[in-house]
Amino acid sequence: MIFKTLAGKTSFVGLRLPQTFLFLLFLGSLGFGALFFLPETSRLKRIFQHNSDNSAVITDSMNGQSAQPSSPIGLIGAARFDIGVPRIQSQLSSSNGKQTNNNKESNQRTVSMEHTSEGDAADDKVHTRGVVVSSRARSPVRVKLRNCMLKPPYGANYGKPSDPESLQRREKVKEMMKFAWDNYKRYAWGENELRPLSRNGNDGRTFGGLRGASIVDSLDTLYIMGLGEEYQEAKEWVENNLNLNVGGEASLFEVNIRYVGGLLSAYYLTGEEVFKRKVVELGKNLLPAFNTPTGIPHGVVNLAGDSRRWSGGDLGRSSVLAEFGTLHLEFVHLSELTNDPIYTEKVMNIRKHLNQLDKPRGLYPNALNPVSGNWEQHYVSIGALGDSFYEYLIKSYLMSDRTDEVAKRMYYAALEAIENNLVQRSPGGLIYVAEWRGGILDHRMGHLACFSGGMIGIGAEHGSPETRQHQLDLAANITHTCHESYRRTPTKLGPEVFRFDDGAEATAPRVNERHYILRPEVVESYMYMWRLTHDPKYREWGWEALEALEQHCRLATGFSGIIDVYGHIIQHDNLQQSFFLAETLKYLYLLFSDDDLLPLKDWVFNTEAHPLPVIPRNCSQERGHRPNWTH
Ligand code: DMJ
Repeated sequence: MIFKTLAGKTSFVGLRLPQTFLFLLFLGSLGFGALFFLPETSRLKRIFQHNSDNSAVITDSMNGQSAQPSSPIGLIGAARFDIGVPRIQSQLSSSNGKQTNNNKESNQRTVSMEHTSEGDAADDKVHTRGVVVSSRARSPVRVKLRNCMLKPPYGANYGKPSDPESLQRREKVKEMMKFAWDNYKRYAWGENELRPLSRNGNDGRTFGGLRGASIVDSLDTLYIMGLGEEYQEAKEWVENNLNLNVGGEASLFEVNIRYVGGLLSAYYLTGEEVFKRKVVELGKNLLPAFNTPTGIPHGVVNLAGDSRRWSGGDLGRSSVLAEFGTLHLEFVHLSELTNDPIYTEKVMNIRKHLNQLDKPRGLYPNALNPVSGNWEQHYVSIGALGDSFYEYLIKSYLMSDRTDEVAKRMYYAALEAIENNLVQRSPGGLIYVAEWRGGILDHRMGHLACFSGGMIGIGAEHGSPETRQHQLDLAANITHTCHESYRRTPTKLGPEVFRFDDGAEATAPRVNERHYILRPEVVESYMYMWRLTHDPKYREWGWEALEALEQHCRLATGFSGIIDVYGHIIQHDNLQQSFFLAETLKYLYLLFSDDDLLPLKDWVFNTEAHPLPVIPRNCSQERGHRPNWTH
């Protein structure tokens, strides 16, 4: 577990899987490899090529062309290429004060979205009404007339919902994001997270000396919300201050989902080269974690280029399923960006190993020995320690443009085993996913496990037609149960763990399981279920959660988790988690947006809600190095 000191107390604020996570080895070798900057390749140009059939909305500011006035296009800082999304400009920095966008919503936004660009092909910097939005006009990644990988993250209206109530609610989410960001900036700029009560920063050791977790985690949220000025601040911090030359020991999982995921996503959304440079350098530093006899990585990696075995905690030398099983999406994209298959090879090796292992009743235990390659115990959970492994199976299939048949098979087999062994109905009729301890059920469900409503939902339509409706119902039932865990508390926020034993029904009888740390999983499932069904109850449930967040978690100096969701006097845990900005607020924003904002057919969210593009099958074939999925 990760322990964090909270307002004078020591308390669990475990991330989803690091419930068992202790670092015992610190600050190893400080040596650091040379910075790794890949040369541009023609392959990379293809990544950002634009589909010719939408040529009316293409801007190539480097060539001095601009878009048709009626076509809202462009990207913050993406003058080098364009994939048909809004260019966001700071009103405050506007040199002539004019807004050319007649979109009503945009007029209320902190930033406006415009289609014009004043880029100069001769300049190294591209200016857009006074805002430097691009660093290299001569970048080889140029607007092309066909698209290989990227699809627009926005439709014509930037996901603006058609009904006024949802629009108003979406604006409220954006205001919350700005508030969270402004307070982080004011009191904890450059630190990993804001501690709103003590008005300072939280660094922790999870990231091995890397800083600015909230900044990297927020880049894409700021971007899609149109918070252009804040995005610029974040980008500039990454450019000037994100130091990857740190010698600490970091959680491979946490660095991967937050930093690698955040930077990849920012790169794909904006095209800013700085994000690619950083993520390529960081990805390389993670590779030593795989230096084990089996290739199953250690939980801890020394960012100076060395790897250490994690030998602490209850699991001894184990590697955790949700840690080594939550690398696939990011590592496949690292191979895409670098044209180096090593990243894909590393995660395919994990996949292969897991696929061939014997599994008790088809279930995947949470801990595996990276030396022997065998399971350490037979504890199974779709919450802490297991969760995102399952998520990454179905998402790997989707991200591969539905070509990764092995991931698909493994996902549906795992789901069947989960249904047969873990899914339960409470006496009161609530469907939940219990945990399994060597054959004995523990009738509890973690907040973390509530992501599974959304996961099962997105998987439903890709399984066999006979199971489709059943899986969709299961997804809806689990999401309903998670909503009940919120509804049955006076704060209307859900506990960290809720139980279905000794008379409990989606409630938390144990005092140490009653905290809520701004986690996203419940609103994450609302967002997916909304997209899949358009049942208005999901938007209502999301709004209930938002109101509860406002009422109980909003302080004058930022947002904070709370110690007891059943308490009548609210005690705060003094931490604005970076995943609140990356996930909770992003999922709420998407919930109140139209479906054309980051369409699920084109984008897959990593487990930290960072959108990664689906890699179209023809795109990879063209490059001729599509991974061989057939293990
Ligand atoms: C996030 O970092 C990710 O969602 C992770 O998969 C689990 N824990 C937190 C959110 O609760």
